[in-house]
Order: sequence, then structure tokens, then C-alpha cells
Amino acid sequence: MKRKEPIIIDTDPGIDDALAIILAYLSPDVDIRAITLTHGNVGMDCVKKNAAVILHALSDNEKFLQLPPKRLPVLAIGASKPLSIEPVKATYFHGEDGIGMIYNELHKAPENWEKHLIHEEESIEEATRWFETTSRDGPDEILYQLKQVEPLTMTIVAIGPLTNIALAHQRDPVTFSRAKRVVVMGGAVDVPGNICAYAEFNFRADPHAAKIVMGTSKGFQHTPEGYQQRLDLISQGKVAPSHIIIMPLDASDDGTISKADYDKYIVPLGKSTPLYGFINAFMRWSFEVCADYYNLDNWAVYDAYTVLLMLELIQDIGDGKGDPTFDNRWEYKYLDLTVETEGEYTLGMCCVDRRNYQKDKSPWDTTANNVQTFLAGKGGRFRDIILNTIFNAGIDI
Ligand SMILES: [Ca+2]
Repeated sequence: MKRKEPIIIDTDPGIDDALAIILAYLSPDVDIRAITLTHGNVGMDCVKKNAAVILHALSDNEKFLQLPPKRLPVLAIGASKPLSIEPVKATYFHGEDGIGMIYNELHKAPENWEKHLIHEEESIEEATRWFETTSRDGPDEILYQLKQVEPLTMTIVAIGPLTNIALAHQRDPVTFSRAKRVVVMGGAVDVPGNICAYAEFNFRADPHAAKIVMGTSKGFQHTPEGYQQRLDLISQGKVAPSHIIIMPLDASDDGTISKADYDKYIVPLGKSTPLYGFINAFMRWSFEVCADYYNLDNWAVYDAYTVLLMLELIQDIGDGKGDPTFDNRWEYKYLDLTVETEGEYTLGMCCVDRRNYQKDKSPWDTTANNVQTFLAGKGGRFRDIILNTIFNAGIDI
């Protein structure tokens, strides 16, 4: 049987988080070991409910379609606030409930969903669970999962503010460096921000955490030698450089679903399965917001696009080899990139030294960060893969 990539998804669902989790869950190449929750688009109470409801829709769907059940992911509750600043939210895009105001009429949350989140709740039988619980918090769950697998084999997909990821690194940097890579949705490098003029939401929502996570890339080399050096350091119980990847707003043009495709492929599915009923309940909202707020007839699904990038990176074990066609599909650079944590107008902004002199020294620190930064994706595959993987559209790719 083909090896599945073990992954952890760190998330703040969130409408595009919902689609990202569903895409990862239905992709045959990955095994979601844990979902760790962070503050972000909405507060932790809504994040917990939305995560429970997303996983319930997936589990309900498996039963409805009589599919073999998957290993249940662990749902771990993480940071409810940023490291150093006051929380910010993105209810303007996601709705007050974080998922398109669905719970009053469009989609009922399962009964007792709150009880399912309580660890060691004995009244809930094993067979009726749709996720596993844990006494560990989000950062500890990340570290726990990384210890369960061989070094440099587990990917973390971070699609919310980076608080849990930064805390995991701070609590145990050696174990943290066992991650194969961390694929982050975040930042705005050469384009304007979204939550404010200069910053993308996830980096603005916890700039200190984003700076810490970018800093773990110091010394990273995407080469066979760099890969071997990381393995050697970990086997000696030392901290190894982390492979930090960001999918900033720059790269998102290709990660969209159009209203026309939504109307053609998704709306007609209605409530024909539990999953389609759920997706149709929240997706309607995103197209309304895109039209009303941004005057756009397509929706950039950043978090799900980040999952696509993660999927296309799987073949690369961390030595920079892997799929030889990868570079035809993505544009990226390795940047000494850090994040503004003090600015009055620029909190959460990506800082990159674009000067073409003084390259012997990083302007930010004694050692340069080395963040693999994706600046463009090509080919419109995202739309095809989403439509095929989730909606069985049968499009030739
Ligand atoms: Ca998110």
C-alpha cells in the first residue's frame, strides 16, 4: 500500500479552512493525525464548534456512502489568544459564527457536539465518535505527534495565526525540528495586505508568533547535504533548521473557484450527500461576500490552495529533489524574510531586504532566515483538483 503522508493541520475554521480540511481529508495521499485549533478568524468557542461540525460532516458522509472509515484525527484545543497582542478577528469575511452564518437555518450542528470535545467523557461510546480527544493542548499535541513518527516525515499545515506553532517550537525546539516541513498560509510579500494595508490576516493576527516561526528557518538548505545535516542534528538531540514554507497572498491568483463553476458543479449537488449539504450551506456565503465586499466573481480559497501546495510537495523528502515537474507549476524564492512586530501601521508586514548590496549579513539578525516563499502558482489545477476531489466532477487534468 502506498505510504500516506502523516500531517497535522493547525487551523482557525473559518470558511476556507473548512474547504482546506475537507480537501486534505478526501485526498488519498495524506493521513490527518491531528487537527490543532487556534484563535483567528473567530474566537475559540466558534473555532471549536466549526471544527467539530466539519469533522462530523465528513464522518456522516462516510457512513452515508458506506465508505471504509478513516483513522479518526485527534482534535486538540490550542491557543485562544496571540502571544503578545490583543486578538483580531475576520468576521467581516467569515461571518460572526466563522462559517457563513449557517447554524440558524442552513445546517444544524450535531447534538452534544460540545460533549464530544471533553476528554474522557465516558458517556460517549467509541463507535459514535467522529474525532479523538486529548488532554494535551494544541502545541503539546503537535510535539506529541512529531515524536510518534520518524524524523522529517510529518508535515504541519498551518492555516491560521501561528501561535500554536511558535509555542510548540518554544516548548521543545529539538522535537519541533523533527517536522519534515511547515507549510504556512500567510504573509503578503510584494502585494498589499488584506486585513490592513501592509499585512495579511494570519501574520497580523499574531506577528510575534509569525516572526518566531520564520526564525526557525535559519540555516535551512534545501539540498541533499542540508537534509542529511538536519537528520544528523536531530539524531544527536540538537535543534535542526526547519523547512518553513509560506503561501502568501502573492501566490493566490491561481487558487480560486469561480462563481460560474460554483453554479455549474456545486450548487446542483444540493443536499444529495451530508457533505454536499454542509458545503453548500457555507459556500454560498463566500461568493456573496466576494461579490458584495470585493466586487469579485471568484473566491480565493487561500487555505485550501495551501493544502494543494502541501500535496504537491509530498514527493520531496526535504532534499530539494522529488517531482521534476514541480518547478513548472510553481514559482518560489528562498528569502531572508521576517515579520514586523512593532509597527504602528505595519504590524504583521513581511520584511524582505531587497537591496542588492551588504549581502554578507542579514539585516534582521546575525544569521539569515531562509523561508521558501511561493510567489505564483500556474495552470489552474486548483479548480480542477477541488472539483474532482471533493465534488467528483470528473474533469480531465
Ligand atoms: Ca484560516
